[in-house]
Amino acid sequence: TPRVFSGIQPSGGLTLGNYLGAIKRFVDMQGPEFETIYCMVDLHAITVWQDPAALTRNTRELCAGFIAAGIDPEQSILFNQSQVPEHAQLGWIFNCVARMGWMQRMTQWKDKAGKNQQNASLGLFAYPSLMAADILIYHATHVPVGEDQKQHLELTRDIAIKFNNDFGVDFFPITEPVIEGAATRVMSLRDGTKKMSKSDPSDMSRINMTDDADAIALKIRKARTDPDPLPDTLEGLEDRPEARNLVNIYAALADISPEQVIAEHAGQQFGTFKPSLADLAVAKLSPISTEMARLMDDPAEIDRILARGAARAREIAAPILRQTYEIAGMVGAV
Ligand code: AQP
Repeated sequence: TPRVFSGIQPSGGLTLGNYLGAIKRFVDMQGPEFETIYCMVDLHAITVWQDPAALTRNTRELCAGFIAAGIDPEQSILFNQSQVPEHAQLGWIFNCVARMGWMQRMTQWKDKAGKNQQNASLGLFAYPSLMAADILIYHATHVPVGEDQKQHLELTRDIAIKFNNDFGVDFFPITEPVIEGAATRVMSLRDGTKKMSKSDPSDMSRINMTDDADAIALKIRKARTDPDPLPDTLEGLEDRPEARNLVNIYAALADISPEQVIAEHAGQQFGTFKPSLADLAVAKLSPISTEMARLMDDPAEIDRILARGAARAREIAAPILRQTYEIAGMVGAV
């Protein structure tokens, strides 16, 4: 069976962007067709400063979010990255395969390091190399992610190809990014040109998975839009990023296409469409947040689930690391 891997950083609360662009799609891929491995990437999170107590809480809350959204920890492997040391070990090998120039071209590096690159952590620079290790330590072939991760996945392919070429082997697979659906890029509710993000200073820019019904309704009501009604075709949304974003969110939440949303709501003013969207969002999200809160009442159980997941993950990762070391000529690898 082909193997799916994906991860999310426990660097803050989950947003609607993480849910629609990632977790909901992880749930959809769970089933007999794939072996699914999902990871809370705490080693990635610390590439920018994380308060230790917050990191602990965010990791548990993220795990609760996965389970509440429908990931079954018996069927999928669910764990936090630091507990499977093979990720960091393969990451080091990949640091020696990848080139500085490749990393320098990454737009996420440029965005997150900002003007003062000299002051960014070395880990932030090497982030995509560790991400390649996350995926390839399982020989995963399918990686569901949001649009923003496309460039990192191309780099993962480049690393696999260079490793295979350098050592004259056909060892690491070439991974396929799975970037599908209406919500691969959920935008900020305040600015239709910016990604919805957990680190945006404005809480009104995003819907958090822990927001209550009133907060969700308020944020949707206040979401920036233009004054025109919804058009009767999707083309009519071309230069209207905020309107397009709300249509996409509606489509992803309702599991229908953006075309269908337009067909059902053509000609509506936002004064009418927004309350429908808010009702839909509350109906889909509140069962998840209620279940998250219930799971968070028993952190010891969450920790047990993560520990079991890490043990299962290591069973796959350890032999692949050993073979990698053997290919590289490390004494003691076999
Ligand atoms: N707005 C989004 N739309 C669609 N998908 C998104 N993802 C994140 N934001 C959106 C997808 O969620 C997965 C996990 O992301 P992450 O938490 O590891 O990193 P990120 O992309 O950096 O998330 P944030 O919310 O933007 O965090 P900060 O603000 O800390 O940078 C990925 O598959 C991502 O594509």
